[in-house]
Amino acid sequence: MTSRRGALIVLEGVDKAGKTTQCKKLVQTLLESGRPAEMMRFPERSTKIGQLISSYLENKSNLEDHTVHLLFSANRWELVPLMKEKLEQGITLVVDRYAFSGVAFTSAKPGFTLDWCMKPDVGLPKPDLVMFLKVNPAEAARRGHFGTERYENCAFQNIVLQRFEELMMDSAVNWQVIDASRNIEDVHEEIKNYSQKVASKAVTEPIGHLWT
Ligand code: DGP
Repeated sequence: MTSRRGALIVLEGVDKAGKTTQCKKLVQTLLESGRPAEMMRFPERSTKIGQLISSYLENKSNLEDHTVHLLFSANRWELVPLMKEKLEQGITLVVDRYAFSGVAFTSAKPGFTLDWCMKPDVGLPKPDLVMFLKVNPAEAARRGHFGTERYENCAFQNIVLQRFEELMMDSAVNWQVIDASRNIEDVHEEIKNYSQKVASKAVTEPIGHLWT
């Protein structure tokens, strides 16, 4: 007999799109409906690799662009055993950013192709659902704390948005675009509906592999 694994649900978007708020609310709602659920986030800044990334994002250190790209990817890979363990235990994972941010942010830098950026993340656990919280970067910039970390500038975020749009053309990934310019509750309602559908589908299939 195959036991039901948890679903792998990812929220993506430009900076300040509301991903963290929505991830927390979604975990809460899933738990209230009796479904084991936990939040994860990338970058996960608590590991040794995560600390290098965090210091880079806070502009406390500089790293070469290819190097930092590989560190972000390594940070996802180092959490894969834990992700698989939790999914196999039937826990639904709600993940704040994933490989799509990895590709969108690095490929927004000059000289990086989407293809090169995708390579290190090929084979990661494939999300059952990726919700893209769409908001105009100029509007996101008006939300709290924007501008404190590397990458938090409007011109760069506009290119990031274009890169996400290119990634969303891949029909092998289950993308759903959410209008995140609405109020928190309306956005949550839509996210909840998509997530509950995915989570209650008999998730008896083994987890897939990204971009293979
Ligand atoms: P936060 O989600 O607030 O912890 O911010 C993380 C920042 O790092 C944000 O500006 C997006 C960016 N980012 C996230 N993942 C990656 C990645 O894999 N590669 C690159 N280059 N940037 C990333």
